[in-house]
Amino acid sequence: MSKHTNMQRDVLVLNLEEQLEGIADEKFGKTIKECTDQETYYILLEMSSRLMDVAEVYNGEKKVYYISMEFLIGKLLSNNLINLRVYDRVKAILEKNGKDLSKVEECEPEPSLGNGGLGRLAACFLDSIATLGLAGEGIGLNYHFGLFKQVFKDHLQCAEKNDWIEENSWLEKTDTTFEVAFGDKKVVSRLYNMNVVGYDTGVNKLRLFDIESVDESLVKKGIDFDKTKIDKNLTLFLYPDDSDEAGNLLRIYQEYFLVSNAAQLILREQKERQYDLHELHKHAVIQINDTHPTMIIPELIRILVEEKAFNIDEAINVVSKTCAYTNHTILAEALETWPLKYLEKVVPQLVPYIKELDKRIKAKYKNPKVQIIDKDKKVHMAFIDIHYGFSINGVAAIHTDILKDSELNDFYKIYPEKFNNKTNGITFRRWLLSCNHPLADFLSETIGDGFKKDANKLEKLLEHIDNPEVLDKLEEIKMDKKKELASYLKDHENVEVDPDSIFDIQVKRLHEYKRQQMNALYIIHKYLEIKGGKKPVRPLTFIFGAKAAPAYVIAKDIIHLILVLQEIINNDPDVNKYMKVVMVENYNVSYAEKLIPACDVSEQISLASKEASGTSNMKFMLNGAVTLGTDDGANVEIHELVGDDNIYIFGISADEVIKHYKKADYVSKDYYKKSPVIKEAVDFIVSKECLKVGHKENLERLYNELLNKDWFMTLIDLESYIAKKDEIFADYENRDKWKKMMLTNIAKAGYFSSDRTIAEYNRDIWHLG
Ligand code: 26V
Repeated sequence: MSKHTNMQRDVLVLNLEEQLEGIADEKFGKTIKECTDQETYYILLEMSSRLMDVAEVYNGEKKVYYISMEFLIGKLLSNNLINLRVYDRVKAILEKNGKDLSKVEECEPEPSLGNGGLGRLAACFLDSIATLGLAGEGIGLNYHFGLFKQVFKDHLQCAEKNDWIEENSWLEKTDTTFEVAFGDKKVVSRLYNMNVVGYDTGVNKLRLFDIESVDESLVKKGIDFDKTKIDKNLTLFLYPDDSDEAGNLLRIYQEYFLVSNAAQLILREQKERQYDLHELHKHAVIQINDTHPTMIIPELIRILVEEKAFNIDEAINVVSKTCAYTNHTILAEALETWPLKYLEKVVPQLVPYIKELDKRIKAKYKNPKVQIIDKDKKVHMAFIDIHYGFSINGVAAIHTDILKDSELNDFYKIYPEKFNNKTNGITFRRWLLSCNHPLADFLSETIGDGFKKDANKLEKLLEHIDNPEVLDKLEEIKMDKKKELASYLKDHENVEVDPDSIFDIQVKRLHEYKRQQMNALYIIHKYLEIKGGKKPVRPLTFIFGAKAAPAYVIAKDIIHLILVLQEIINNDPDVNKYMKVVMVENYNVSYAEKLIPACDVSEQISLASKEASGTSNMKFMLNGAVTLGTDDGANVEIHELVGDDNIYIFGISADEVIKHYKKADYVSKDYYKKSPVIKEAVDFIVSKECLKVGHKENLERLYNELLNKDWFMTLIDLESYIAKKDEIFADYENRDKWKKMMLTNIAKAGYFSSDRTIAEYNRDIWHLG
């Protein structure tokens, strides 16, 4: 930070209370005491902007552009106050004036700019890039309704628009507009900025593009709208339904809109700084977050050739040295392949370049599995990234190994030097300091606050593993968080849960590979055991949070089953003393911040090999939960760090899963027939009890899916899951052992700081000064 800006900040911070009163007076003609919580929120918004305006702006010789379809940033007030290092003072000033900062935080709408792990990762990365003092920005879209809002009606998920943008917000409208030309139309974009403030450091920007001509009134009922009116609908929703052709085309329009704006922004900046575009790679590195922004590669090549007088070889060469790709999934349906004819309609200007890139590969490699355009004229977007980018990374060790050894093995053989691993991380500012103040404060008292800047220092906690006072305090903090959550669930879900029960939580997007259905089958098993007279030693609370893609039928059926179980179990007087089920409505970042600190058992039960990394596993661990999981994604690394004694692992291995897929020899019915326990649980889905509460169509479809397909092998792992889950619940009664497991998990979580991940990206890929 320069001396000048430092002084300006000091003046603001020294007179914080006066400043706040001044803003209250200017804006509302009131004192803080007289302001409502909502008005106080706007005052803090203004105060934060003033502090960010005098913070250092990073301007290195080289900059990273993190391009992503999603940035799941969450509410910003609390995090920005923490990162600006004024949280405690603001809290005290508000308290003096009879205000509760946590109530003020509730006034902020949560931005709806992301969907799941990939989007949340992008947000954690922006925080760490700024915190490490690196020059970098995020580039994304400003969706008006973003990801849908989930409401439950009649035990079914319904989707509504998520209207989150307010006049007065963290979004800053700029004067920057660009023209974006599609094959059949042109639109004008407008840039909005959001400040990204690092922890005790400077400020970067998140760039969000929108269109001026957007028309919110296009959305009449739920989330339905006319998908063909591109100039009006382009930035309405994130991941609009792509089950038909118009939906697919809209996705391509959105993706090109993103990359065209990104390319114009990046090249404008190069010009302003008078850099030679032949040296683009020395001043810019573009991290492509999954395949959605892949068109940035042909788009940059096109501009360099058509507008900057490059020859095609030069253009390909410099763009290839500038672009790096992160793969976030091995699921085939998520690896985008666009029919060439769709691209011809939406972005005809890119097609000759994509064909040229493909021609060069066809001339060099005969293997059909590495071709960009396949025999059915489909364009494999990931393959453009791999051939014409300089780095390909997976997001956890096992995931990168699977990419190298199986999924992308043909590419690994060609480009071994391009492949690298970057195990995901999470920002501890949001996932510890902000969501769990009592734990963060207690850690500071016990091991000093060095861990706030160097997460590895959390290991110091291990020195206290035999200290009963420390162990008891951890238990007490957990209990307080469980009480807070219980009260929130009473108010918001109308379910009463016992803070003395074990809180077992699974929160993540609903997908069959994540196997929420396996958790539901355990719940059925327990319910039947209790009905049969076998009571658990301690009550159990099973909590779920998940949205299903509106077009993903089986995922919605799984939500239906969980809601039906919730209704049956919570209302059964024989059982509800011993167990409760809660599926929270509209799970989002703000909900995660309440659930994670209150968790005892963290459910990470994907079919091994399918969860690229997972990041909630890291958040839960950091907050003192114990993982019940498969050896998949980052669970493998958690397992290595905490050792066998501090994690509960079950299920078949990734290697075994891959073998089953290769041989196509998994028959779920065999497992159903062999095991009375499995049969009983699966049959319950279509039992009289369930059919009385739920819908026959949904329940039967799910039952048939499990019996006849079960693509993600729920039944293979169900018995070992039941056994492990019973074991972890029994071990919870050994309080000494449990508290030590909590402590060990917290102490070992430092590795999963996104500061470590970003330092590795910078060391191996970005090379920023
Ligand atoms: C794909 C698609 C395709 C169909 C339409 C909607 C849609 C939305 C997103 C995606 C990409 C999915 C990739 C993804 O989110 N992967 C997750 O990335 C996390 C961060 O690396 C990782 O922790 C999770 O394990 C991984 O599932």
